[in-house]
Amino acid sequence: MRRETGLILALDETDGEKAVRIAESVSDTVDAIKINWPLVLSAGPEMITRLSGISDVICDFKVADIPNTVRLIVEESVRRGASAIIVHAFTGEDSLREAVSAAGKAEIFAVTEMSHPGGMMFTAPHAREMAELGAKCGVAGFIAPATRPDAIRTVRSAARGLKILSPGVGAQGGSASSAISAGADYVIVGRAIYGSDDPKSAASLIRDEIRRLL
Ligand code: BMP
Repeated sequence: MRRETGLILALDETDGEKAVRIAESVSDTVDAIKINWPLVLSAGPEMITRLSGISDVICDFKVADIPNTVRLIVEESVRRGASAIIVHAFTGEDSLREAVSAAGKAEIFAVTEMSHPGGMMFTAPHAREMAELGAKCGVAGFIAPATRPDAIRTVRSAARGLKILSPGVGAQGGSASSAISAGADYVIVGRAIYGSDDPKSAASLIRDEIRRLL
């Protein structure tokens, strides 16, 4: 995945044609497009392939399953054009290793701590352990919350060379600058871009905010 702007669009728009138009309009402003269940369930898994012709696609399926099921989901995502897949780290060593092996040249990103308030209950207390485990299992990086920059620092100190992708900017209250300053390599932004009347300008503003820090 390239790192030119440090910005990833979370394309949770459920109108497939609108999603493609937004993707085309921001493709030179973002490094990748992350898609999640809302778009895949509304517009079909063909969307992975279609969007992969516009940008690198990260399949945010937050895979949390036994190794065999993890393998099947990761392989199918890659076959359809995903450059990266997001999995939960709490599933443990065997599932994480299976994800990395099934991904081949694609990247696996593991969630260490979720950005919403509920993320404090079970994920936050184990974020460091999960980052250490993920590094041992060969993941490319982690998903850590922009809503809690200290949590990004924790992951950064546990897994120095790996990438950190940070959601929670804008609609959830986090800021791109504080996430990048805390050690994130990329910020993931959804509603503040795709929900805007002018997604291209909204993305450009965040890109400029990141650029001032890089
Ligand atoms: P938004 O900027 O609209 O809040 O979207 C954030 C995106 O990042 C959503 O797709 C969400 O599923 C994802 N995400 C998150 O918000 N917090 C996490 O801890 C992990 C995520 O993948």
